[in-house]
Amino acid sequence: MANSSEDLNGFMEGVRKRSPGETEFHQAVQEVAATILPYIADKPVYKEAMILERMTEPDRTISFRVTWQDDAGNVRVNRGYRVQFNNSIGPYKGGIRFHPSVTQSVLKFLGFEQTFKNSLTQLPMGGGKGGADFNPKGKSEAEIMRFCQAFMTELSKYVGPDIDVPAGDIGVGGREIGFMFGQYKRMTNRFNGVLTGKGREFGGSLLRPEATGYGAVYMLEDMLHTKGNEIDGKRAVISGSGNVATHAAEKIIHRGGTVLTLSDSGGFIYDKDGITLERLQWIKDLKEKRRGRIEEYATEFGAEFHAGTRPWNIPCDVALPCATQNEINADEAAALIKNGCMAVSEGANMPTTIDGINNYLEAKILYAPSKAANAGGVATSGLEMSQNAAHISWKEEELSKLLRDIMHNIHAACVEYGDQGGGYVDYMKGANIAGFRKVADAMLAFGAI
Ligand code: NDP
Ligand code: 2IT
Repeated sequence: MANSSEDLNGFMEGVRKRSPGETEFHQAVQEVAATILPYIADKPVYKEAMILERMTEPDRTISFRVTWQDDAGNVRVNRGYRVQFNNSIGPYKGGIRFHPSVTQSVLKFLGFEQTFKNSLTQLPMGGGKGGADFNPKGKSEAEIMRFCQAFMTELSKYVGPDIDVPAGDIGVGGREIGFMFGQYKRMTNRFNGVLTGKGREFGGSLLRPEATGYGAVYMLEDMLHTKGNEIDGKRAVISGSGNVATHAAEKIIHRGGTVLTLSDSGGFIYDKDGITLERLQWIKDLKEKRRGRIEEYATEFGAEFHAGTRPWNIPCDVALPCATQNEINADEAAALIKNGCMAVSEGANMPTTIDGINNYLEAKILYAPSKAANAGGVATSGLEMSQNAAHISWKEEELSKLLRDIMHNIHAACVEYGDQGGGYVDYMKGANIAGFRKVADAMLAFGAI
């Protein structure tokens, strides 16, 4: 039998041939295949059914033109997508991203990861992802509304509470979900759980906005506990300043940690005394209401601003990348380790490059990959779907306990399949295998489809 690196090369060659040029998608598949191929090497049932080959091909990729009009009356054109990756364990579920960097490759990587992540939550959700190469920066509220309505006009043909349930992601928050839900309702005359992350007044779940960031900190906390450590007193370096980053920062502060940095695409702010809850609220207002730049924090509070760079060279105990993919390269991962960082919990999707991950694994630091660390968001979306289906709303206490339990369970699943002995857990291996098993077994049950 070929050795596992030959297996991996052969497998990846097939993936590249089928999807040429889709580098982000290749990266996400390679990271998973590197642990799943050795895992299934002695499990012929998966190999004979070509499960991994089937799992790395989306069920379908839909792309469509989005035509809208800007405030000056100009007709504008963008490309929208929905990648329905795998619905073996439930309706397609995953966010919508509006960002100029959106391509089919980016959405395929996100949909692929989502399939494993949703499986890890133990809730009945398949994997999907959508979005558009639309840049929300500098657009008026009316332009955002028209774009969302035009996007949903096309997307509405492919989604539904038992079919595919989108939510937010980069550039899509409560405001955009509101516009899209309104358009869906207007077009279909249906009020249902077609989207999650909705406003509280129209079926949104309590704790959904907080869930991804809080969940990433819960995962960090569970990892630290395995070493007899706590978040209390730890210095955290965080990137991003959107939904995930600000709520991760909030939970770190609740737990007695110090948040030194936050960032956006312009650079990062470094507040040596630690960002307080009051200052964090200022940042949330800056981003959600005034749509401003993080640089303004430095002027407002006398902190440092480092333009055009990322925060990974600032010495810290724990790091939470919460902005975007490939925001920590091999050198930055090495810098974190050299400066004493003991744990990385990924709030963003695939924020570390493969070489960067290899540095974490070699140094044996605590490393929670995104599909485990940021699953609290989609898990709470799953809870929103349950509430919508039953026409009820649960109290914050109940939801908070459910989220905490789900993150404990994901941590435990990573330990179960990733324990390497000698007190070291490879959480990436654990997350990949635990996520794979449920989807793979469902696919086996369906036969060759
Ligand atoms: P937001 O749009 O709320 O915030 C995104 C933040 O990341 C902003 O600060 C943005 O800066 C920064 N950012 C985005 N793209 C880039 C880039 N190319 N380079 C540098 N900075 C960038 O998005 P979210 O907080 O929702 O998402 C952040 C990450 O978390 C993404 O990877 C997303 O997929 C992931 N995620 C989100 C979940 C959710 O529930 N929202 C759930 C699970 C994962 P700027 O404003 O300057 O662009
Ligand atoms: O990457 C993700 O998990 C999300 N953007 C959230 C998806 C969801 O359906 O809540």
